[in-house]
Amino acid sequence: MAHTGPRKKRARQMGTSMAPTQDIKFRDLVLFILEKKMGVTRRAFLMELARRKGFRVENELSDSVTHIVAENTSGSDVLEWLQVQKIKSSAQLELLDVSWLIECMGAGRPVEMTGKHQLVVRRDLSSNTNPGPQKTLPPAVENISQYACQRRTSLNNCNRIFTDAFEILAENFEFRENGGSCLAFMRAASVLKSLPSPIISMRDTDGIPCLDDKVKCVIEEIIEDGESAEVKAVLNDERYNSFKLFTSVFGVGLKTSEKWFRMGFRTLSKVRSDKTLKFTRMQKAGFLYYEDLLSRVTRPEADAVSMLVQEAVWAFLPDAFITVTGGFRRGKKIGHDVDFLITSPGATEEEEQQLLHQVINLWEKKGLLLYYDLVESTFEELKLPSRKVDAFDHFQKCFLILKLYHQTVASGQSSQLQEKTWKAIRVDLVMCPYANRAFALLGWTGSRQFERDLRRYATHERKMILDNHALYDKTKRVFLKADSEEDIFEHLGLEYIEPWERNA
Ligand code: DCT
Ligand code: MG
Repeated sequence: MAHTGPRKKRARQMGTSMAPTQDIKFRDLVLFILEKKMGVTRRAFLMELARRKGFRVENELSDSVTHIVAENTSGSDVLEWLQVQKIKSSAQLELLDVSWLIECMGAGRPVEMTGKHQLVVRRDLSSNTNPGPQKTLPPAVENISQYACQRRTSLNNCNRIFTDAFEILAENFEFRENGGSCLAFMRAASVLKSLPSPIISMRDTDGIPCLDDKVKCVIEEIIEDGESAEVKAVLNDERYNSFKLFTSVFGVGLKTSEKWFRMGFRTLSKVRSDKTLKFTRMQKAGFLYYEDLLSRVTRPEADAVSMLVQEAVWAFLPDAFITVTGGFRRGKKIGHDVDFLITSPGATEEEEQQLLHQVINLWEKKGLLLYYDLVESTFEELKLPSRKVDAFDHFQKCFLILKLYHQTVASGQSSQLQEKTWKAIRVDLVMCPYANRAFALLGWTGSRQFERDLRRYATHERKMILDNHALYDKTKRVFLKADSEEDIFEHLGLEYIEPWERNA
């Protein structure tokens, strides 16, 4: 792109996307940091850091940019990307590795750009025609996407030693309401779960996205010492352990845990026996069936619950489709609950709305209902999908605790000797209109990280909005129909990922 005037002047016309001018110390440089391969979190972190050090960093790519900084990306990839953005690579545009920016941050000023920083030598850049792939640069070792929906993640996690550590750290950040760090460690855990082989040395982490410096420090520690001091500290932390304990009760979330912790509670027995505390109906059930719910649901138990659900649902809507979703659909052998999606091609709106009520009444009569909370649908057909990555859906649903008699479970443990002949099981039932079934199935199959990245991918890469109800194309301004999960992947331009490969 030919530069017709002084950069500074044109840059000011750019307006909104630049940092406040009074903070800019180095006015000859206009940086843009590429998100590709680097990830949102690390990019945001580096942008903020660079701005604090007096660099001008643009949020969006524009002609005023003089330096593009990329991570784990080859020069040819950046050039290709620039072409898609319709920005021609000019001779004045520097394509640099993130190591240059990091050195600048250390020095507190722009450092000299040498060959090791430059992704492309100028000779190649100065031609205005398609420069073609950079043969001189080594290709990226691996091509792992930053989006979980472009990775296949089975249950064979060969990096558990790292992912367990990350999940503990992520949970601790969640308890401390540090969303950014929580997400960074969850994304890191997710990406390592997709690797076909274990990480043995730091070299193995080259080219893997979503691993920021903090994450890499933990990996390095575990490689060198077999454990992470930070994780050890968290496991001994009073707040972490109290929150872990309190949130293990059905119906207790972060808010309640915070309250109990501040009141000085550290054990469940103290909480339970306190006369001043008021518990919700959900929490009362949570305490009543605590041990059963904590022991989690096995696959034979999930199968036995499936039989109960089928029997009850088909008594009222014989044409209904009933699908086990959640972790069990992804092949997990154990889960905290059993999730079901129910839909009927022939039911009227009224029959559809009535079904869960009928099922509840039936179970109540049979004495199988230990707890339930039925939430009516707030679904509106023409409403745009939600932009929130973690939004709840609007389908009618019922959160239950069912009484499952041991004799109905196929594994047939000899329970005759035990006094209690049943186990309390958490069950979620979701009822969705037939037209939305593919979206509901995709959404309720999870994993949560997989879902988050599907939505993030739809938004950032396709200008579409996806949620549990629908897919909306913002460019064409239409809802895209789907009869199967495969259709949705196709609309998004993604390779199909099987449910058992979605354990991100
Ligand atoms: N989900 C959703 N909206 C909700 C709750 C869940 O879209 N309000 C999705 C995300 C994952 C899936 O439904 C199932 O949720 P969980 O049962 O919480 O997770 P899981 O993967 O089945 O794990 P677990 O084995 O612990 O039940
Ligand atoms: Mg589940």
